[in-house]
Parts: sequence; structure tokens; C-alpha cells
Amino acid sequence: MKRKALISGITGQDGSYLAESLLEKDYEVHGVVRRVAIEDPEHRLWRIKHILGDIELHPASLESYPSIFRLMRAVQPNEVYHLAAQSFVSYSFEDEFSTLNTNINGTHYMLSSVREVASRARFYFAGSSEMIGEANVTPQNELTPFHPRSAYGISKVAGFELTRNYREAYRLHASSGILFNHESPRRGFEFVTRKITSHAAKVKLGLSNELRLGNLDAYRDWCHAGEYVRAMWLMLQQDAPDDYVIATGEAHSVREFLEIAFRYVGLDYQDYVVSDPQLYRPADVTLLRGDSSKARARLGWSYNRSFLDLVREMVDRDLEYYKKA
Ligand code: NDP
Ligand code: GDR
Repeated sequence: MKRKALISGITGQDGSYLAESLLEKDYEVHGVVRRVAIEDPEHRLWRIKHILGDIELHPASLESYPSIFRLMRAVQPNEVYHLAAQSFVSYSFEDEFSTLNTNINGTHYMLSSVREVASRARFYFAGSSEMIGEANVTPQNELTPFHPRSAYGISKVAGFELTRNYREAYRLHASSGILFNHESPRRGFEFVTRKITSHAAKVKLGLSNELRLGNLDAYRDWCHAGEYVRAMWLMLQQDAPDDYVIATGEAHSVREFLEIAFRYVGLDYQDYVVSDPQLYRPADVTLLRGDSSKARARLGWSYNRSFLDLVREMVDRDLEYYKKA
């Protein structure tokens, strides 16, 4: 019989890559989506348009325990990947309340439903390097103390602790990935990498002549999202649940990303970038660089794409996108 996976956040960047990868492994793939997504597939399902015939989507609300509970009971998944979240750190400063509600309660509802009606299912929680936040050591690993710098980071710490508590108290096979930044041509336009690559493409094509940005001196450990969904799956294939840092071990600044993207299309970013004080966060994270030795040793996880290739792939795809637009 096919193994069944249930993915929350299947319409997002990671959810779309994970769904593809599970289909390749011959899973029956189910996705939790907002009702509005089903009503507006053109805009809301663009990342999974090409696999819609192969997956089953279920409308449910992360804000409603009964809707998650009923879905879990009906699907009876073998594996649950809880990726849905208000994932934009900047927005969490504008609305702490909805970020905390969605990210903490949504995770709690998923865990509690698994415990009540699918307790043999294996559970993955999408933790983040934003839980580590302003670290006192570099590189950061599973033992680095958490010092989140936003409501988003705080909500992920709560989700991480809930997941650990369900593992310890109720013996759920529940694991968390502490994933560092990962990007791709499917990244949302609000995140800095896609904002940069889309503007590099637009400037090159004469569709824009300005890019407004905030802090260019933050360092992030950036990888391709396609590489990270494999790590999520590997975590759920282990006999025992655990928590793993997934990172490349390389950090680059926003400024370096910007320089490379603009240089790739033959331009100097300094001619187009405007510093916008509104885009600086009340508290930012200065330097994230992860140490994923544990994942390499225990999961056999490794990655094989370079930072330069990631930037170039994103710019290339944005050039194609805006040429067609
Ligand atoms: P995206 O922002 O691309 O996707 C988020 C997903 O969550 C979408 O499917 C979105 O649905 C869904 N969602 C958001 N709010 C709600 C809500 N209120 N109710 C139901 N669904 C909701 O994120 P990524 O794919 O990049 O990230 C996946 C997960 O991994 C997130 O939890 C994120 O916080 C975490 N993470 C991401 C990292 C990264 O670098 N990408 C690094 C570390 C952790 P809709 O399409 O309808 O809005
Ligand atoms: P991040 O990603 O906060 O690391 O969270 P983001 O791309 O939003 O910011 C990275 C860094 O760039 C700086 N920055 C800007 N950021 C945005 N979005 N827009 C700008 O104009 C801009 N100018 C400078 C930021 O200040 C920051 O330092 C991502 C998300 O995917 C989270 O869900 C995930 O948990 C973490 O990565 C790991």
C-alpha cells in the first residue's frame, strides 16, 4: 500500500518541492490549504499547478482545531509535514498577534490532532534558524541557545518546544528541523533574495530603475530549498525522532547577494539601490551560519549546489518570467 503524507503549507515554497519529492517516492500526497486557495487556483496554487492532478487538497483552517482534527481523522496519514506558517519575519513586527496565533496555535492543533487520531504518524515541524536568532557562537548547531529577535522567531521556539514536549510526554515520533534560509525561483517576492533577483531582472529589461532595501550587512546561510526538503523526509525515516540543524556552513551578506545578482546581468547595484529606513527591522539577526554535522552523520544528508549557482538560477528564472509578462 502507498504511504500517505499530509503536508500543511503545500502551496508555499517548501511545500511544493516536498510534494514533488514525495510523489517521486510514490507517496499518496495530501495537502491542507485555505478554502480561498481552492477558489482561486490561478493566484494561490501557482507553485503546485503542475502536480494538481496527482495530489489531494483539503480545505481546512489552521485557526480551527475542529477542522484540523477532522482532516487528520479522515486522511490517517503515515507522515505529517507541518510547514504552514506566517513565515515573513518583517510582517511579524507589524502583526505580532496573528503571527503568534497562526504559528503557535496552528502547530498545537496539528500536534494534538496527530496525538488524538493518528498517533502512529510521524510528525515534522518546520523550525528555523530564527529561533537561534542573535547567536553567541558561530557556527550554530543544535546546542546553541535560542535568542529569537522577532515574534516570528518566538513563535517558532514555541512550536519547537511543543513538538519536543509531544515527543517526550506522548511518545510521538515528532522531529524538528532547524532550517537555515533556503531560497529558489519559487521564493515569495517579499523575501530579500527574490526581491533582489526580480529587480535585477526588471532593471535589466528596462521595467524598473530602483530597488529599495533595508539592512545590507546581515549575513545568512543560504541554500536551495530543493535540497532541504530531502532532509525533512530523512528525519521522518529515522527509528527515533530528533532535532537537526540543516545548513550549508557558508554565510554571505545581503550586499554580496546583491552584488552577484546585479553583476550577473552586467549592472552595478549601487546605481539602483536606495536605502529605505522603513525596511530596517526593529531588531534584526546579524549573522547566521549553521553547522549541520549531526544531519550529515546521522541522516546521511548532504547538498551539492553552490551559492553562486543559486543566485544565477534565481536571476535566470526571473529574466524568463519578466520577458513573458
Ligand atoms: P512560504 O511562506 O512559502 O509558505 C507558507 C505556507 O504556509 C503557505 O502554504 C501558506 O499558505 C501557509 N500559511 C500561512 N499562513 C497560513 C494560515 N493562516 N493558514 C493556513 N496556511 C497558512 O514558506 P516556506 O515554504 O519558505 O517555509 C515553509 C516553513 O518553513 C514555514 O513554516 C517557515 O516558517 C519555515 N522555514 C522556512 C525557511 C526558509 O528559508 N524558507 C527556513 C526555516 C523555516 P498560502 O499559500 O495560502 O498563504
Ligand atoms: P529572513 O529572510 O528574515 O532571514 O527569514 P528575509 O529574506 O526576509 O531577510 C533576510 C535579511 O535581509 C534583510 N533585508 C531585507 N529583507 C527583506 N525581506 N526585504 C528587504 O527589503 C530587505 N533589506 C534587507 C533583512 O533585514 C534580513 O536581515 C527567512 C524566512 O524564510 C523565515 O521564514 C525563515 O525562518 C528564515 O529565513 C530562516
